[in-house]
Amino acid sequence: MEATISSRAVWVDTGVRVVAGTRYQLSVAGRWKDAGIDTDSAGYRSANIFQRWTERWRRQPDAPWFALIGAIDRRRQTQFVIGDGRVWRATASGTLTCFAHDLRCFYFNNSGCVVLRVELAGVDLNTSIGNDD
Ligand SMILES: [Ca+2]
Repeated sequence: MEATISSRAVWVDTGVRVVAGTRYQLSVAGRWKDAGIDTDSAGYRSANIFQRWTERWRRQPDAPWFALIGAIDRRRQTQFVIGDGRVWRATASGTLTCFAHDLRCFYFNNSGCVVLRVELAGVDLNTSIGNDD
């Protein structure tokens, strides 16, 4: 399944239902822009003093700016970094929701979209036990 994630949306509902404990391959294509900064969904490090000062108020403070972030049903405690793609095990069942990582009040200067592809990951007995993170 694929979903288009706009960088201007505080939340995007992908329409993809995920099931707790299931592993998914998340792949991302495309680029988006934070004001004049062009980046992919892995994101970028603070480019100036203002950004360094405000890092702690971002929605996922340990993630790069403009990293693609996922969550289940928009729940803060389920947030995780998708970045430019990864294998992820769903920690709950619900709808996969996403956003471009930014300060909540700074979505107005964002542009572009990326496309997220969600597929079932192959069963791997070594990594399906325990935490993939
Ligand atoms: Ca912005």
